[in-house]
Amino acid sequence: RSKMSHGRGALIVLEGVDKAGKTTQCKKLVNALIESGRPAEIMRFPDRTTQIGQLINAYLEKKSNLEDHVVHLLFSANRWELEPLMRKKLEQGISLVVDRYAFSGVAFTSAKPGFSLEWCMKPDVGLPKPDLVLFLQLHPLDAAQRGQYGSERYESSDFQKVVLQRFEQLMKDKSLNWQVINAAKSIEDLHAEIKSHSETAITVAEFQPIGKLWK
Ligand code: ADP
Ligand code: 2DT
Repeated sequence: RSKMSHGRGALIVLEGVDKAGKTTQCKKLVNALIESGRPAEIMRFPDRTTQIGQLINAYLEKKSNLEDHVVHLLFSANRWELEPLMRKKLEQGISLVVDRYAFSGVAFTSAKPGFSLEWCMKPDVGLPKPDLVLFLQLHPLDAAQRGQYGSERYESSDFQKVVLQRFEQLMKDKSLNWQVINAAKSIEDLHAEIKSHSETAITVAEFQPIGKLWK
């Protein structure tokens, strides 16, 4: 294809509480987009493979303790260190399907005592703005039915309930393209809905500049 025939890729983010089905749906979406001839790649945050990611991983696995502000800034730094790569891929026409992004960053830290939504948002201001944020909505009781929580930090139903409230506050921001999906549906039904929203977002984003998050 010639350079003129296609524009940039879309930034598609999947968010939701633990066990909502984000990872399952990210994989299915990327495969479906590629099969239909739309270049796409999967990404996830935190990206535990980088040096900063390894600090985050040790914290999540409770192998280290970090001060709450510090860990918040590390999660944000982990996104900023991948920002040049994300921008490059998008400009090459590759759509990115991202498992968690700055919204998880804000929802999880602001669920801790003493952290405002506003303070938590600041470090991520200016990151590439998602063209679509799919929020996989799942009632805490349904999440609990998908198995026990693991032993990582934040994996408790009480904490996840507060996280869900913070996500709900973030979803009031109409400058973002939030789509709330009922994640209690079957994997295939969810996939069809997510694919349809994503195809629309890819078409709309193609000839638009990449936006800046919360700016
Ligand atoms: P997340 O990435 O949001 O934590 P996962 O995709 O890892 O969620 O799914 C969590 C668990 O729930 C896995 O065991 C997965 O097989 C199961 N699961 C995923 N989607 C569904 C669904 N739509 N209905 C029932 N179970 C699901
Ligand atoms: P998973 O790897 O299972 O998704 O869990 N988190 C994530 C934060 O606290 N801040 C962030 O910025 C991000 C992206 C959510 C990762 C855990 O880390 C939390 C669950």
